[in-house]
Amino acid sequence: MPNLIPKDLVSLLRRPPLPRFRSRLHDERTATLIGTALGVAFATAFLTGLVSHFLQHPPSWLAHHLPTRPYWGYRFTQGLHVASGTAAIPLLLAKLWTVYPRLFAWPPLKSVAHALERLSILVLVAGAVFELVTGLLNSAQWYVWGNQFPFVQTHYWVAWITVGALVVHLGVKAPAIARGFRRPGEELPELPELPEPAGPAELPETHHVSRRAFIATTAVAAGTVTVATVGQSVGSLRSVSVLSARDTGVGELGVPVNRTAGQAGITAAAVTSDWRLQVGGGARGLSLSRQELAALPQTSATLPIACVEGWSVDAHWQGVRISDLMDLAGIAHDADVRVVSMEQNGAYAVMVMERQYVRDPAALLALRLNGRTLTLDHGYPARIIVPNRPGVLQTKWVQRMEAIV
Ligand SMILES: Nc1nc2c(c(=O)[nH]1)N[C@H]1C(S)=C(S)[C@@H](COP(=O)(O)O)O[C@H]1N2
Ligand SMILES: [Mo]
Repeated sequence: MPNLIPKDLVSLLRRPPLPRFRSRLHDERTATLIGTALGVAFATAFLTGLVSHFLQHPPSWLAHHLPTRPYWGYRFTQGLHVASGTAAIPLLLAKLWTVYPRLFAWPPLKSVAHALERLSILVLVAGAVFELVTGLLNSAQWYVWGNQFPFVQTHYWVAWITVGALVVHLGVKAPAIARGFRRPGEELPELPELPEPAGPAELPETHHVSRRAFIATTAVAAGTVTVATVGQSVGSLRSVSVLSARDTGVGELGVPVNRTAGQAGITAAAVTSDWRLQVGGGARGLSLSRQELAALPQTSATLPIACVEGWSVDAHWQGVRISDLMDLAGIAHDADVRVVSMEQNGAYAVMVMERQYVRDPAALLALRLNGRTLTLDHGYPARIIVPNRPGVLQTKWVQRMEAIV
């Protein structure tokens, strides 16, 4: 029977002259080992991200069950969140490089199931890159996206989408992962490969870099970027953390400032003149000058400012115990409290404290920081400091506190 299809077309349909990859650095075992490290980093970032999200935006069923202890809890989980996300960057690059030859697999799509699997990988890679890039930029306080999208909600929802795609990926790849984990000695005999015609795209086999060296290099890269940045939350590593976005040793009274009074539109004139703290919603309304607040019994606490952006630092605070203040105003013990800043329109101008935070003995309306009167940038005349809460909720320049009834 004569050949009805031109010979060139047949070979085209078979396989275009795509590059071939034979190196072990692209095999299932390498992909599995690097993928496992990446999976652990992603799972850690996802779980600690959920903690951060629920502490900042608690759903009503959870709001009253969030613990106020350990006081360093958020400092720990958010430090881990940023550290695991940072470590994931070189791991993701290594993983993508290990598996990129799959882009040249032929045929590109074999079945509907295969097409869906490829689609899930597209979602997974796009989501992972998005999360790591936006997370890194956020930790550097570099909001390049401006008002294009809200960082918090987008970072949160893309995390769910990415994790969904990851679960699909793990399910689909379970057999390959199981093969990848087998010790080299237990390897199944290789299937005989069909002879491939040598073409111009045939790459020479390179075995110059061993799998062990590749994995070790990846581990060193991940370890280096982590150690070089984690000092922003682990004080003892500050001196080696040459790449961290924050030098936590720099800042007025030994604590960095995220948003200055100037940026928040708070002027010295506005606070010195006739500032009084208003406390409402209880049996007695209070209106207290700073002098009157300072004359009330003072409480001290050592608590961290732990910013969502990944830096944190312990500080010594002094001021009025919020619980005492609420008692003075005749506010019920089970009341949540709204805190309103002098700041107008800022994202953190209004904050809600659930009753367990209000009544924690270490929760303060702070007047002093590290032995000195608060500076304007740190929230003078008075600011909130509460254990185990994200920095964004440690409201500065407090004007009013009111029971939510
Ligand atoms: N009113 C007000 N309070 C605020 C903020 C703000 O922008 N406005 N920033 C918050 C953030 S994001 C952090 S991390 C802490 C930082 O406190 P510090 O500037 O004293 O270090 O303040 C919080 N309190
Ligand atoms: Mo923050």
